[in-house]
Amino acid sequence: MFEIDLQETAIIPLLHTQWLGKNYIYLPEIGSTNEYLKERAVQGNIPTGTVVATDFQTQGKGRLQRRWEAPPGTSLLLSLLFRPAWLAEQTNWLTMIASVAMAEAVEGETAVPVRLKWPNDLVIKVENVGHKVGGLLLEGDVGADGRIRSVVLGIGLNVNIPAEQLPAGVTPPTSLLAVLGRPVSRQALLVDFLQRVEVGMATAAAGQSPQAAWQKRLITLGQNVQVTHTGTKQAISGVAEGTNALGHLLVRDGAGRLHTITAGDVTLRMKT
Ligand code: BT5
Repeated sequence: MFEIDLQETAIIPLLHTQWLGKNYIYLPEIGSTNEYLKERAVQGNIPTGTVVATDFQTQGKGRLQRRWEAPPGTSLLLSLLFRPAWLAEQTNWLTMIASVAMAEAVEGETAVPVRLKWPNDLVIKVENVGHKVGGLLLEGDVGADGRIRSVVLGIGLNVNIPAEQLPAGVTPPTSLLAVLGRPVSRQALLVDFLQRVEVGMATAAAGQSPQAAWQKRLITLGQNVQVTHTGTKQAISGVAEGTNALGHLLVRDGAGRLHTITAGDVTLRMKT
């Protein structure tokens, strides 16, 4: 049995946004909210700011054909549609804005500090090790002119997954329930998150990068890391020194060369 907390009637009256989530769609079950929204966006008859939420995904996706697993009724599983007048490389800002918004929403509801692991993980530190509590998946439709036609931002947050039902993951997973020992309202988190994303989008629309607020939360910085580039599969080891305004990671290798990593997976290495 699903709770009614994510249904339209439970969310819409609480949502004090101007445009984000004004078209809010709840589906009890779907393959993937990202796939659903991408299809609808290509058909073109759906407004920017549309939000899709579900209680269960049969084909939940991570990046690179990976899976996102969550037992029914336990998580936030959302996709948001944007059509920003930005260049393609700026779409990272959406991930940055949404990561910070969800971190702030969780902290507002639970007081559990949420950190970020580059590029797209929400983590909670347990005994100084980052445990993955959520992940983001950005999928864009870019025109030949390099401008964005539409972008779907997916986010999964482990809210009330019991510790024994957490899926296996490379980064150890956790949930708010596992950390706090009590369930947390998905409804409150969702509403707070959407309101914060809308504020973040307004700042970004004025041309200001979300880098500062986002970078502050990164557990990756100052660490010895190994980064595997998504496209080339090339691995670079070095110290993660910082980020740039587009959210790329700056890694200095042993020979002193600085690499700008646009997309990849990071493994934190123990300091020697
Ligand atoms: C991500 O990918 O972290 C992006 C996840 C995005 C999920 C949302 S849910 C709503 C929307 N619709 C979708 O279909 N997807 C989005 P990545 O960095 O590639 O991490 C995937 C890896 O995380 C998997 O290979 C597992 O190791 C691990 N994993 C899977 N489910 C997890 C969970 N619930 N909690 C923690 N880790 C998990």
